[in-house]
Amino acid sequence: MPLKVYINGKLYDKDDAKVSVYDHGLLYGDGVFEGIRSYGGKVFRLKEHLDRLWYSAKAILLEIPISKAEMAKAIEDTLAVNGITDGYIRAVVTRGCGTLGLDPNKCSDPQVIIITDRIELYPPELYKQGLEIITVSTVRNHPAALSPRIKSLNYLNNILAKIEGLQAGCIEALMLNCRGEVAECTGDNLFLVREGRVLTPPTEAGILEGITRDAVIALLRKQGTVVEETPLTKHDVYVADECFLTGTAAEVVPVVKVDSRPIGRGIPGPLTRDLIERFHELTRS
Ligand code: PXG
Repeated sequence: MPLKVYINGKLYDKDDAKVSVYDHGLLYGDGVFEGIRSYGGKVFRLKEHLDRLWYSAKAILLEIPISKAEMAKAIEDTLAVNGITDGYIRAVVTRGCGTLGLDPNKCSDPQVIIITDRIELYPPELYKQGLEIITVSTVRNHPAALSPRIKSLNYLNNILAKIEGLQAGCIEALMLNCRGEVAECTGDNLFLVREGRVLTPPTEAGILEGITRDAVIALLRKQGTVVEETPLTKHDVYVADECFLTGTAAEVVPVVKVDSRPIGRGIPGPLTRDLIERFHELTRS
């Protein structure tokens, strides 16, 4: 049975799930999205993902034509019809069909799309051995130009950074902001451990406020670990005891080398390893 994809209230076979070439989502990257996980039949942090989707839409003056409750039901129904309990959900809202000009007011029919599929995971060895990343020259979008807090369909900033990383043999890449501070990776937030305290760039560094990031901060604080949202430089990364990334797809992944420099002892550290376990318990319990 082919996978079914939800578009505006109807389910289509994957190969027939299409939007118009006049959709401004395609023509201009004008739209918003979310990447969400389902674990054991339960959608992880669904409310938070829907809230972020609605905020992203609000920030680009895009009115989502259904309610959050309707979207939540559509996500559950699409997972069910595809028999997916552990998988990945991509919710997309495009500006809809318009003219060939930029004017979003000429677009009348936002497309609400829900794709549910198996998830492409990082290889399991990575969680044991840790990841090597590099700092790339592509600067994270200036928040005053296009806020990284908006999860928009325009991901070229991150894609350019990803290409730089891949060309250097790294599957993730560290992006700095316009002030030269650490921002985040192309699809993951970054954390450091220094003398038992956990540090991560604040929202003002120009980052996406990751939902995994929030979940991890809450987990750490619950166990009494100090977490500081504070501006960080490359220097802070290089001298950290541990480094890890968080994201919906990656969950919590250790970083053991940055710009060819070993972080800490060059192996996943104890706090990171413990956190991976705790996050596993949180999502699989
Ligand atoms: N920063 C950026 C720029 C992201 O795109 C994160 C951080 C982590 O946020 P969450 O809420 O997921 O903890 C993201 C999310 C992919 C993919 O296929 C990546 C994301 C979303 C969807 C797909 O790599 N990244």
